[in-house]
Amino acid sequence: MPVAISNNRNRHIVLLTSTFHDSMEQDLERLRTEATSALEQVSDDTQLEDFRIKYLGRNGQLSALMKQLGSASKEDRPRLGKLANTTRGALEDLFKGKATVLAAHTESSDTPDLSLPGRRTPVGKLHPVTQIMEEICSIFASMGFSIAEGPDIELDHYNFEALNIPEHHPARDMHDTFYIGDSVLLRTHTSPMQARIMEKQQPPLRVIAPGKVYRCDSDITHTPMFQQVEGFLVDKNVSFSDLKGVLTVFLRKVFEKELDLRFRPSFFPFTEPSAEVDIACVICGGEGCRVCKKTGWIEILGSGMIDPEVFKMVGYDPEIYSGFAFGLGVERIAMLKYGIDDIRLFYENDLRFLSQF
Ligand code: 2NM
Repeated sequence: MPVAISNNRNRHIVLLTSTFHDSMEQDLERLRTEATSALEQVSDDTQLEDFRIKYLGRNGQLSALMKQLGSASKEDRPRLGKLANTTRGALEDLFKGKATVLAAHTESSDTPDLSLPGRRTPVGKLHPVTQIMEEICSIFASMGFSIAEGPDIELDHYNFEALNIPEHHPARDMHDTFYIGDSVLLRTHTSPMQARIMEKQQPPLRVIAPGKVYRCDSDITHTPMFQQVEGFLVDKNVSFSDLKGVLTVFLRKVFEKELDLRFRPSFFPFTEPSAEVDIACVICGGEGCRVCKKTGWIEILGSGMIDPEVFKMVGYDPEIYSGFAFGLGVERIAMLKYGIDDIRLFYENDLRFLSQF
């Protein structure tokens, strides 16, 4: 009894042989078997929808078979109708079951996979200049210096006047000052803090003043803001050899090397005598290179014995007290320690640069 129903481009060709109800029963049975195994192959929503259209849709295979019910005999029709309905019911149940399975599968891909490695949270670091700043402060702290921070916005009086730099003094030109008002400015060095301390406290004193300072200047060795540590020590019988001792210990610690030092006579309005301190070049070890301009020496800080005029201005008796002071640029030390040749790199905020430290 060869009976074939094929859904060929939605035209349903029915080959009829034998009795009608015989073939319809078999066709329903075959459809059920075929659809059941077709559903097993379905693995996503698109395939499921194709399945629904092909078997359960308005123009699908089951509907095509049901349309033939009209041609069945009166006696066969109720039974065949019932059979067609159970077949539809069974296929719809299977379809819904598959839909549920697929939905559960999609949901499970939304829930976290606990076996996956975690996402890393980028960890911040201290800025290289801050790292060196902290190192410098802790070295001086280990030598008994206390740390004092003052305002970035200063009075002309503390930035210049109290440090023996009166109005019209040529040294004012060197400072490239940013003025905010007539007597208010961005400090050009951190020593105003030391003038403030000496005004209020009596010797003996050992203090460093770390912080940001501002000068209207910009090139590969200057930025309009840079960081300084200035320090001073005042007591009875302080001599230049104390200055040499403290600076030697400090520089050897910060560069982690038994460096040679060279003191060159210099001038600062607030110290007399004054000296610029050089270290044997940390790049070439004194052989001569581009960094030390073939001299074997690198200028690293300024220093001197505090000028009696400064003591008089803060009310100390220069006959009783003496002291030394020094000032250094933190970026300069960081550049030499890390071999960086352009100070502007520190303030461009390029993480490829900053994350190396
Ligand atoms: C320098 C060089 C020499 C200095 C002087 C003082 C103060 F306030 F005590 F007089 N503080 N810092 C000083 C001395 C700073 O920087 C290159």
